[in-house]
Amino acid sequence: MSPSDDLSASPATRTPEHTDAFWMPFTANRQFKKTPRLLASAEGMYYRSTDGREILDGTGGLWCCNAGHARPRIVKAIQEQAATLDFAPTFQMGHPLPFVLAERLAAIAPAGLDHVFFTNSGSESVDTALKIALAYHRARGEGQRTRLIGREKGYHGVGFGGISVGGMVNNRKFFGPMLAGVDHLRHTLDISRNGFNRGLPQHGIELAEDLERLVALHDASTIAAVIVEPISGSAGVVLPPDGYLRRLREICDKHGILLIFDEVITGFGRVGKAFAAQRFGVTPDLITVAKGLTSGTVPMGAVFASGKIHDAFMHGPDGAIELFHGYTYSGHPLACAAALATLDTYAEENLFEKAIELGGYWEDAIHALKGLPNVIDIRNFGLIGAVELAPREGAPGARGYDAFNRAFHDQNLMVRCTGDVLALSPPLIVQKEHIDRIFDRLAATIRATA
Ligand code: PXG
Repeated sequence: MSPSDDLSASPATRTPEHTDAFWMPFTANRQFKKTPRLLASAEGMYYRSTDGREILDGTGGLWCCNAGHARPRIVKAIQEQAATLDFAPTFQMGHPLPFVLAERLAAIAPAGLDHVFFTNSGSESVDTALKIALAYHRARGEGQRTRLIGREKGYHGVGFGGISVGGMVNNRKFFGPMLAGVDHLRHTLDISRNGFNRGLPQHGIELAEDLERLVALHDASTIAAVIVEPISGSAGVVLPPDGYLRRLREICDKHGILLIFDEVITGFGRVGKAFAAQRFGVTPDLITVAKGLTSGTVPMGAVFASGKIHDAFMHGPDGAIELFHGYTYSGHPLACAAALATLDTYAEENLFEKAIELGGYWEDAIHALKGLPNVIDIRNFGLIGAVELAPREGAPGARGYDAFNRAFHDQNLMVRCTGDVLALSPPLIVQKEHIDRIFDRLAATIRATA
């Protein structure tokens, strides 16, 4: 069915009579349920709301629908797969699709990251990568390397591993002591020096030396891995200073520490290459992905591992299970079919190149918002953007939420708000006219938000 068809036909297109039972994730439940924002269908660059409005998708759903919505090849692949093989175990059993998909993924990954472990989400990918890092050192006889290093303002999902290395205080403070033996690098957001900068910040490469500080404190022999997002999304788009990621790589190499890039947001074309690792020319040892892997259509995540890491496990008797880890749905047929069709769509339409092709236009368009009321910073890279608003006195986050809500109801525009930052990450099928529309609507929203 296309979004223009009769919307009353399916329960998915009607406002539910009862909203109490669904305990919504990362949502102000009571506030939401008073005036719900409900989406009924989607096609291309647009959602349609349950009240029949066409909403321009400025955020690729939740940073995930990189190929746009209801793409025919992907829809067909999922439908056909459901009818052919709905489920097959991948523990001591298998089916062809994850093997095929892993090959396809290894072919677009940075050189050397040629092994793929499947999960169902970004959170699971992160916990998987952290566990692989710990078990890798143990397999090599360095089992004392147990410390994990994350970064302030980092978001690595909501598993206990992810919140432990993560650096967003509200995601951590309610949940007890989390993993032991974790430390954090300082974050790289510095509006005073880099405010309204276009692209990568010019100041702050020295923040990578923070890793040397932690090595001096804990000793390298206790540190297993460092995990960072090449660009932090959830914390409000925090960019790496020019040269920062390369410096982290050098310090990790010097001390035998694994480097993990969490590319759940930056993967699959968001910054103009398949992975940010390629755009920045820095190759980590492990990469975590999800979201764009299936363009958000079926839950799926993955961890890319280097040959060095993978091969360290492939010892011992033939019958020994090398890694005691996995999920019932690792390599699920529907997810694999969706991912394969998504990769086909990305390739056919050259979507990984769009963020470079359109990056300059995007940059000019977002920076044209400078000077609007309460705008205190604008950040961009690839097809990612953020507009930071000044917090209201004594009510941090209120202005950002107000703008997000107005954008949806009054401007038919979907953006993401995190605190007082409005974040943008449109589907990669975005065209100049959509970019104009996104920023016209965002400008009107910001002007209307006192
Ligand atoms: N790592 C990163 C870098 C992420 O951005 C996850 C892990 C966890 O993925 P799952 O699939 O478990 O949610 C994410 C998720 C937002 C927002 O706009 C960002 C995410 C999820 C929801 C909202 O702030 N990123």
